[in-house]
Order: sequence, then structure tokens, then C-alpha cells
Amino acid sequence: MKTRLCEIMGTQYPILQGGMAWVSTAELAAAVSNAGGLGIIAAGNAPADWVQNEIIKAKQLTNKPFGVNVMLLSPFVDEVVEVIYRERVSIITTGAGNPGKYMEKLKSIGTRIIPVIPTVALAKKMEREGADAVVAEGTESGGHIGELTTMTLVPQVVDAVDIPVIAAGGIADSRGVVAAFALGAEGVQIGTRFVCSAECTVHDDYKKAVVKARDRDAVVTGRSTGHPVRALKNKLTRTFDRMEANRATIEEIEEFGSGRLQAAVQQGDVQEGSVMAGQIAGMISDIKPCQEIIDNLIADTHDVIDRLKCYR
Ligand code: TUI
Repeated sequence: MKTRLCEIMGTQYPILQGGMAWVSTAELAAAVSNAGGLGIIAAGNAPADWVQNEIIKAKQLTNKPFGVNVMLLSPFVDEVVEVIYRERVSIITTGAGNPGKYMEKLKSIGTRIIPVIPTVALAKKMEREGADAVVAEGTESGGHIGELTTMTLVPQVVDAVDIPVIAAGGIADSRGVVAAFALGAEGVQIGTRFVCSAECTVHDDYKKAVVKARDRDAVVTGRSTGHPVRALKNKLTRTFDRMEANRATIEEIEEFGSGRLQAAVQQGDVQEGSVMAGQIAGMISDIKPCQEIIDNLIADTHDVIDRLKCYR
């Protein structure tokens, strides 16, 4: 499991934890980094001083490398990038946009930049602009998603760029890791599985909702707004469906959705909050420490590969 990515990220394994707004705190990031992966603090829509505090906390909780995910639609994105620069964060992932305008500044201090992208065109653009790797994120993922599946997106991105490709969307165990590598990925990004970790600070009811979820429970709303979101089916997603069917405006839908992720994550409002999770939620049946999640991923990977040898 040593790939170019381990060198780029300075980690034991080519496993990144997804940058999940409100979910990916210093505690989760440090636990993943301590277990040999790359933990990531998600800036989400948070102000820069919150991000700075999380970075300081993570530095106290681990001496391993960790990253920060920059959500490019955040109103605080410029200040967040300034904090990343001042704190000399070694790796960033980015979501929901093009990080091009920050590349030169961050590369000048050696920060590695790994944009999350949903299409081949964006992967090529990111490579041209100097990205160190890309995360090809399939529509199986939780949160804001693109259209292509991991199965179709990853090999097309692998063929289109020379930088390492990290597969994301629908990966939560060693079978998913081996499948991603079979598609040409050199690493994996894992989100939903780490939500159900002991160290993740989300409300217990959020974790329980993911554990309870079955295969078809992670549904997409907001297609009509141009910002589709995958979350567990509940009263909120049903209301969104109704609003979209009744042709509510984008503004009305976005206004109604505001604060819903925070309500689910922090207050455990799993009915009227947004319980963002990927399609693989149906496979997750327990809550365990990040060390155990990663150890199992690695140990079982060898078993999966051994099983495949019968096809030689
Ligand atoms: O970013 C995500 N998933 C997310 S972000 C999020 S929090 C949020 N809160 C309020 C508003 C918006 C988001 C919850 N889930 N995944 C990575 C991702 N990035 N998926 C798709 C993209 C993407 C989309 C467009 C990347 C680049 C892009 O570029 C467009 C351009 O500017 O050319």
C-alpha cells in the first residue's frame, strides 16, 4: 500500500479522510493521522479563527501530517487560506470550486494542493494549474456531489492526468480500496466510514442514523438548484422534494436548507437536520476507533487480493 501519495502526503498509508463540513474537526483529523492516514480538518463555512483553533488543537493531538479542506464557496475562504499559509499547513484538499487563485501563494511555502473534482475536464485543469494530485469524487459520496459514479469517473480521470488520482465515493472497506486501485487510483478518500468512528465528534444520533441506514437511504435533493446534495432520507429531504416538485425558487430552497447540517451534527436533529452521508452508509454497522477502521482496511486488503488470485 505504498504509492506516490504516501510520499506527497508524508503518511504511512494512501488513505485520506474526507473533509466534511462540521464533522471533520481536529479530534477526527488527529485520530486518522495517528492511525497512519491523512486526517483533514474541514473549514466548511466556518470563520478563519475557528479553523486556526482547530489547526492548533490538531498540532497538539498529533505529530503526524494532517490537512485542511477548503470549501471554496465559503464567505471566509480568503481568510481561511491566510490562516493555512500562516500556520504552514502541509496539505490542503479543496471542494466546490477551483482553488487556482490560491495555488501560487500556498505552493511558495511547500503546501501540497489536492483539489476534489467531479469531472475529467476539471481534473485536467487542476493538473495544468499545478495540483499535486486530485480526488476524483463519485456521486456515491455524501454532501455536495457531481453526476458521475466512482466506477466511471476514476478510470477516465486516471487516463487523463499524470498526477496521482485518489478515488472517493462509496469506499468504506477493503473491497472498495482494492476496487479503487483496480481502476487506477493510487489512494482513497473515505468520509462516511469515519463519521462512525469513536473519535468523530458528531452527535451520537447522527452516527446512529448512519449505522441504521440501509442501501437506498442516502438520497439526493436539490438537483433543481444545480447544487445536488446527498443525505439520509428524513423529514427534511421529503420537504425538499415537495418544494422542488412545487417549483420553489433556488433562493427559497437554499434559505430553507440553511443551518440544517449544523443542526444534525451538533444537536443531533436527524429528522429536520441534514444528515449528509454517502451511499455506502448501508454497509456501515458499527462505531469503532479510527485505528481499528484503518487497521482492518489494510489487513483485509491483503485477503481481498488473495481471493482475486484465483482469477489468474
Ligand atoms: O465539496 C464537496 N462536498 C461538499 S461541500 C459541503 S458544505 C457546503 N455548504 C454550503 C454550500 C456548499 C457546500 C458539503 N459537501 N465535494 C467536493 C466537490 N467539489 N464535489 C464537486 C466539486 C466541485 C464542483 C465544481 C469542484 C470544482 C468545481 O469547479 C467549478 C469551477 O469553478 O470550475
